Amino acid sequence: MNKRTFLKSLALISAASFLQIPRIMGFHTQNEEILPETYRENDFSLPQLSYSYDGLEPYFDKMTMEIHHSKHHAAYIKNLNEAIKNTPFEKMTLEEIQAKVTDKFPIIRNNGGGHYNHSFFWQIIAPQAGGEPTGKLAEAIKTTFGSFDKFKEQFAQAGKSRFGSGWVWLSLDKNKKLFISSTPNQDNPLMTKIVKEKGKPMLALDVWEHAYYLKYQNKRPDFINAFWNVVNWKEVEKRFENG
Ligand code: MN3
Repeated sequence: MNKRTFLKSLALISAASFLQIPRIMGFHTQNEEILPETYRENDFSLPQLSYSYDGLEPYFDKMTMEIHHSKHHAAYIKNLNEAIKNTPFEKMTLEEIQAKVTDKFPIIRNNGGGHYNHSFFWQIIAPQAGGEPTGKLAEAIKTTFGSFDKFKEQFAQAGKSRFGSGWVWLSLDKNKKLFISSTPNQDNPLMTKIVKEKGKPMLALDVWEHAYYLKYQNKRPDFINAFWNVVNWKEVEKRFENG
């Protein structure tokens, strides 16, 4: 084998291991973005939290966190796995499902949204968090909303005025500009075929009653105030910097 064929076979081997071995072995998350089209083998499963159910006390109580994660979120996943069987959604990633779903698939819309939204939400909250964002995100919030306090007011207002169940979002639009929106039920800004205000979520708040009723009952504004104490701004900053 001369040097050229050697290099060529080396390139082929590395391409093969990059694309096929992870496929065979079933760990594909790292390479998901480079694989063409859709690619997912296993059913969706409940993501583990990186903190305990009582980790967000006293702001988010243990029982609410436990029921919210192990019952509500788990139910969305179970229903989603059942609903996508033998449909074009079956092999799609969770993000692709958001992008492709239409109002013709209400069960996938609701449960796919439910799985995406909750998986996202658990990551942008944390124990010993809160405070204020720093760096580029802090600057962007100031430029867009005037100040951090004005941003919080506008976000809280969107949460208070969402009638019934839904979510509040801080997202980046296609021009990389921050905006606040609210969606009904389990819709989210990634659902480009459903929502008007499309974007990439940076921060989210679940304002369904199941997210707060045990501790805050009818006082949704108190729950929204408590939320600021558990926002994981470091995680939001990371997402913002990745655009
Ligand atoms: Mn919820």
